[in-house]
Amino acid sequence: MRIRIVTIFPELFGPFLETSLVGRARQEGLMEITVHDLRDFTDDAHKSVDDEPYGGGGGMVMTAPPWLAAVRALAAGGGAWRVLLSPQGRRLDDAKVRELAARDDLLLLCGRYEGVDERVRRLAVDEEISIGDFVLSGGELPAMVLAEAVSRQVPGVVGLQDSVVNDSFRRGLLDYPHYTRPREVEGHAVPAVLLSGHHAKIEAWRRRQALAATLEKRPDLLATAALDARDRRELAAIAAEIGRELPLAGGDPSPRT
Ligand code: 4GX
Repeated sequence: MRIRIVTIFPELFGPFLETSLVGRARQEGLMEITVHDLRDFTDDAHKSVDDEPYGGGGGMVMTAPPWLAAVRALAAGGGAWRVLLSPQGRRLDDAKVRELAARDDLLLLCGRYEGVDERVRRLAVDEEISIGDFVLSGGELPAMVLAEAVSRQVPGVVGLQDSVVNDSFRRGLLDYPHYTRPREVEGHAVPAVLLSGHHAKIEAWRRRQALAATLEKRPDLLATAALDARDRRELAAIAAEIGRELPLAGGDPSPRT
């Protein structure tokens, strides 16, 4: 998997690329992630990348020529999928992350100011992606979010324990609560079942907690979560207990695989 990032602030990426999951993935040769300075693709002495908007209105707009030169140089050969991070984009979610990971060669374009000249989008961008409905100052943090999420989908990047338990088994539900030492914190004890050593009971408790958390905090996720008959019985019981309507009726009846 290769990810290239174009930005006017390459220094923002230093520790991100060196540290933790992404750093290890690069060191082990599982990922190739590089950062490229947009100003290297300017052709004036001032290395300028922005100008006033036609039509007025204030703010600055990133000019097209450096972007077109950068994308042409970096995506030559046509293999890379070119993504512009922007609040106008489609919202990033788990399905989109998996789809991008499967592309294998990504070019992430990080805009600043009011955005980029519309002709960049038209001529040099395959897809616009947003990480959420809020406004940031640039596409750099969204690019890191996307790069980290995509890296986790590359085989070998995330350790076995994490991938197997986290992704396949509970896919589509919120997480269950986690506890570690000490056994008591300010009068709050660890649930006894977790100390019982009874693995089947622990699994059942965790599944129930995940179902309850999802019903309470993100009932919308239940429509697409992979639920078996036992999950549905549990959910009905939890819903009755907390006096809540089950949002399953009308949802997609086929659990995702
Ligand atoms: N999810 N921003 C990008 C400048 C910009 C605007 C339009 C290209 C086109 C954001 C987000 C986000 C702020 C990054 C505006 N560049 N990006 N920037 N939320 O808010 O992705």
